[in-house]
Amino acid sequence: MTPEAVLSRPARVLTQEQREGYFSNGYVAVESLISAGEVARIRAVVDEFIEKSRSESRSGDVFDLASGHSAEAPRIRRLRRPHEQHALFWEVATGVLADVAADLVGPDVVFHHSKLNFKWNDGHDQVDWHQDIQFYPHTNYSPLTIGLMLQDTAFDDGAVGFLPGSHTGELFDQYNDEGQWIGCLNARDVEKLDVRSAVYVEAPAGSITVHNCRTVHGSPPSTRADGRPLLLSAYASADAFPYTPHPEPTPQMGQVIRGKPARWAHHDPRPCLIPPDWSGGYTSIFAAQAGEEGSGAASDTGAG
Ligand SMILES: O=C(O)CCC(=O)C(=O)O
Repeated sequence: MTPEAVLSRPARVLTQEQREGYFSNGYVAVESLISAGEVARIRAVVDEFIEKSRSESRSGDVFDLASGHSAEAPRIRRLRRPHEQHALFWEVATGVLADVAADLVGPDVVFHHSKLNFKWNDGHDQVDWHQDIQFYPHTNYSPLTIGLMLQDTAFDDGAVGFLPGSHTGELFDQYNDEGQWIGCLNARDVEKLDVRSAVYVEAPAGSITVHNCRTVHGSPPSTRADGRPLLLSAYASADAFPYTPHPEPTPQMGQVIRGKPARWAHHDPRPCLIPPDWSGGYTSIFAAQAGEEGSGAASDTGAG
């Protein structure tokens, strides 16, 4: 659906101004969408996973661990596929957040993936400027990600920053000059952008940001050791079909969670960079940007 067609439909959650803001800036923030009680319920489950991680010493199928992780001081970078790990995360992904997605992609919404990112001030938790769609190309650019803040989040916690309007600009190459996947823009391309115009969304727990899959975004390192849990859930219009292997396949991927399945694919003519072939596995953006083994960083474009 075009933005005009989406905007002509009645909204479920967002104001018309918020929807228009999303289409012109490539992102929108909504303060305190989720109640304190609901955040506390989610935090209790998050805490259970942090406890579980104490018995893990290496990154695996559930936890992506930072280098300083130990039983005494758990340092999870990411809980992978939270919606698959606990029913509450699926409930969250398919609740009001799915209505927000419908306000921005149209009434027919499919689920793409979820992840729970942390920042512990371990010195490695910066997320470099990147665009998401090169990780999972689709036939159009409706995919979007909703970040739900599970604690009050300020710049010093590593709040995510967005470059307004960047979703209408260039899609950048996220391989380096050696053809290795780096999962972020290279320094030359970053120089072309006005990163000083980035808007870092600082907001209380329960607030959300929504960003389009083409929007350039990133986050600074945290200077506080309190974890900064950020639950990210990604959706697309049902008429957007992926054409490369999903980086984190789950039984719920592609599930229609609002409206109905599409009978016709919508194709956007703008080209998209193809990522490495994730069918052999994927770890996380943190691992890719750090060039860690198993992140796809060793793959070249030719091999896929
Ligand atoms: O966790 C963050 O600060 C941002 C994560 C992000 O942009 C991503 O995973 O695509």
